[in-house]
Amino acid sequence: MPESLRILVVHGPNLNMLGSREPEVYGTTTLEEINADLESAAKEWGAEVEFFQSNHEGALVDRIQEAQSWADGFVINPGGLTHTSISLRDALVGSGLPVVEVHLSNIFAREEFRRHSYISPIAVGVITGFGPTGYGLGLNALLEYLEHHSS
Ligand code: DHK
Repeated sequence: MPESLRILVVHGPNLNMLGSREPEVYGTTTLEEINADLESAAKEWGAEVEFFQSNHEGALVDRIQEAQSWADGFVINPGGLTHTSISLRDALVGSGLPVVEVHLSNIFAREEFRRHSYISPIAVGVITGFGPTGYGLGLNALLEYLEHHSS
C-alpha cells in the first residue's frame, strides 16, 4: 500500500472572514465549511489534508517552508497576496512542490489590478470563479496530477 498523498491547503488574508465578507462576491460558505468538504474529498482519495490560514505574509511563507518536509503539494488561495507577493511566490517555488491556485471569484472579471497573479505562472493550474466548488476541483486536480507525476 503506497503512502497516502499529503496536501497543505493554504488560505491567505481575509479568507477567515468568508461567510460574512462581501457575500455578493465571495458567497456565504464559511472557511470551516470549505475545509470540512475538502477533508471529506481527501478521504475519498485516501489522501491527507492540512489547513493553514493567515492574514500575515511571513506566517504563510513560514508554513510553506515547513511543509516542504512532509507535503506533496499545495492548494492555495493567496487572497490579495495573489496580486502583490513575490515572497509568497518564491516560497512556493522554493518548496519544489506542485501548486494549484484557487480563487472563489473570477479574478479576470473584476478590477484590473486583480487580473495579474504572481502565483499563476508557477502553478500547475488555476481555478477561478466557481466559488467554494473551486477548492474541491483544485484538490482533485492536484491529486490527479500527483498520481501521474510522482515517482
Ligand atoms: C480572494 C481575495 O481575498 C482577493 O483579494 C482576490 C480572491 C480574489 C478570491 O476570489 O478568492 O483578489
